[in-house]
Amino acid sequence: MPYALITGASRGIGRAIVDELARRQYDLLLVARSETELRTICQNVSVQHGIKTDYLVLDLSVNGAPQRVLDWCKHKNYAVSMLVNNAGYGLSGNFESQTLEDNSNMVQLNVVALMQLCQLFLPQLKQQPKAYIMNIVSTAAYQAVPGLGLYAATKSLVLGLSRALSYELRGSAVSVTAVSPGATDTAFVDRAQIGEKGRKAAAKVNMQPQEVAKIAVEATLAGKTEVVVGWLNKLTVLGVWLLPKWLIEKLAAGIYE
Ligand code: NJP
Repeated sequence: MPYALITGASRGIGRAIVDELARRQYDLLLVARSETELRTICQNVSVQHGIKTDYLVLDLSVNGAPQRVLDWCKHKNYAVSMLVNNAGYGLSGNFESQTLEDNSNMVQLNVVALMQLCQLFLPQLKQQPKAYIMNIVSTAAYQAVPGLGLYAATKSLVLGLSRALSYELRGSAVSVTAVSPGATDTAFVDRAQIGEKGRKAAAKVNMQPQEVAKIAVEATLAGKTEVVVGWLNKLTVLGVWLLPKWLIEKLAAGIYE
């Protein structure tokens, strides 16, 4: 049975996607940096669901890391039929307030690693009778977000790439699904160092990672090209489309600056 490979599987949305796929009897390959968490998750889900699991401890923001994931799969003879690009994070504050290194690392993880994993795994995904790429994007992809600007821009790139790839791969065995959650109750706000105002705003509308994962997996298995998770997030994206950009950016700046 081919495997589903999930990046950022040690906690948050990725961890919840692990459960959704395990319930569906997918064998699983997990990638993240936290070894203890990955080992425990693998043991628990394989006992609970009778599936095969393995994990790779890896910092995906390091140059060449996606190639190491592919090499590991080849070495272990793991055929992958679902690639879940979930690992990612944000950095709040003005663009200039971040170090060059921090901004570059975020782009490396959110964009470069995701792009390389798609490209490196496509040949073997295409060999499967049916295969899936799920890219975790964000409602931030639909607008410029002052105070979270580079993060939002990384997600816009992933959204555009995912849609184009989905089109290019029509008629092949591989479907590509861009999943955009909004505020979700994970460690995201801590890693992004979002301020009090942003945290309060998120807490009011937070979805649980389990709800997000269920919608994400259902949309992916249904072969959908794009899904915005939850009615409130759908409404937000519609508002972004309808309202003038200056107003949307002013509102966002009020939350994140
Ligand atoms: O965040 P968190 P989420 N190399 O921090 C892993 C998007 N999103 O679940 O390495 C490899 O709980 C990290 O594992 P570890 C967001 O942009 C979220 O919310 O062990 N892995 C952990 O498993 C992201 O794309 C919200 O620390 C690395 C996972 O990534 C996705 O949802 C809103 C890594 C992060 O788990 C999942 O984020 C939205 C590295 N260098 C979009 N760095 C939201 N939560 O509000 C991190 O619009 N990971």
